[in-house]
Amino acid sequence: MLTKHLAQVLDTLNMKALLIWAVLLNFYKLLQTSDCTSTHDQVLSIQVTTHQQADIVRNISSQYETVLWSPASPEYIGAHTEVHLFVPANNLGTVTDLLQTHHLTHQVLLDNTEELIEMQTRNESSDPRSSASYYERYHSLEDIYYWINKTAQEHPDMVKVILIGSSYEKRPLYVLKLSGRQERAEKRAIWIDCGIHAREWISPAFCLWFVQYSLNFYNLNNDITEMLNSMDIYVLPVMNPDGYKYTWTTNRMWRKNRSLSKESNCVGTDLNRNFDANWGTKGASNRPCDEIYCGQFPESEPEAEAVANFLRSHKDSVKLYLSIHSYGQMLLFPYSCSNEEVPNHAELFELVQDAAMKIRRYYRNNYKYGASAKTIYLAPGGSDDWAYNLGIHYSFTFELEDRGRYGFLLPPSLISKACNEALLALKSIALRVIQKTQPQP
Ligand code: 9B3
Ligand code: ZN
Ligand code: ZN
Repeated sequence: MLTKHLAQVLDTLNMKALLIWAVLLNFYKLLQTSDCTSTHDQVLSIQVTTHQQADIVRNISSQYETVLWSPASPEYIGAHTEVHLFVPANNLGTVTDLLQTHHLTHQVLLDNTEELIEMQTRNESSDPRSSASYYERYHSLEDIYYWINKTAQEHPDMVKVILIGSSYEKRPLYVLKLSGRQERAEKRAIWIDCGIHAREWISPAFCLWFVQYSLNFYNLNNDITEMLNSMDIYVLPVMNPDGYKYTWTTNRMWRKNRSLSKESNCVGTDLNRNFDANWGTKGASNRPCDEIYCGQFPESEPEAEAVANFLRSHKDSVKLYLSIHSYGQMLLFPYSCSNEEVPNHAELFELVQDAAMKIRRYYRNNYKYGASAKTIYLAPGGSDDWAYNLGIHYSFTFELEDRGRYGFLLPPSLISKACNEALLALKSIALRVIQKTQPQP
């Protein structure tokens, strides 16, 4: 009896201690999340409304150790731009003070980037409680090479691996060629590349997703069956393996490839500025330290050259070109390198409009769509514009999710949503292109 009473007293004491502890913990968290005292790296969303403010934000992003998430380069910041800026903890005070001084409104978009990065890189395959499939996680470069090999071995009737070249650091560039089991003479083809930009992790994840979907649902889903019976599909899961590797080991925010420049200590060329489409004009940079550095000359980078060579030698069969990026939720088509409209602008517009409508209807998500130069920004040297000029007149760039919150740090749990909606858009466009490019008997 006495011992029972004692236990009760002890229990309430424990509860009190726990309560006090919880209050203290919350107070500490509150301190951490107010901008100036945060001990975390943050991503700020900054509302620019005037040209003067645009100048200030451009200066901040270039003078302080920060990483511009959106837009990709300071020169794209104009009046009326929402800027997403990654700011390391040690610079937060200075940066937010500057923003306040110049009456720039900002919100903290992310205060837990370390945590999100940890979530993205955690290997859950060993965790039996996790129900997430291989395709609902992000994978290291080594994992992806292993997966390419295994996928080809498990589906010898439908998959061939083609080595199209190697990266600056001599990593192989493998393309998976997917084919239906119906042999047809003069087969048309689709090209899909992922991972041009290293930090856009949802992009390689989409390529993997698409390949497994194609293999699992061939002869089960009508759309994918028709696609694979009429077209071969070339999939390049990681166009920028050196950069991708670097985002896993060293710097999660890296965008370019990893080539060394002769004239500077800065590393990397933007592969999506290195193609021969108004190369080096406004919207690209000739300074090696910039995020949108266009390289020494068109196709100076082995990754871009390999893709261009492959497409040149398959240009008669490839009818549809598709490049996967993130983030921003957009379905884009040429030109990006000029404000001019392409000859089949209306046709391409209808295709992306239709695809965006389907995403809205089935996934309640809004994708923007249109010609790149007018929808995102004027930028030369992109792969889609180059492919268009080569004669592939159905050429698109998809910018996949986030839905406005996570940017490049999209949690693994949101991979399936992002991929399914992009898959819907891809199927919608591909099926229409198959009809439009029917060989004449
Ligand atoms: C840029 C260009 Cl140059 C293009 N031709 N198509 C799309 C884009 C947008 C991507 C980029 O490279 O900046 C978005 Se990450
Ligand atoms: Zn990109
Ligand atoms: Zn992007």
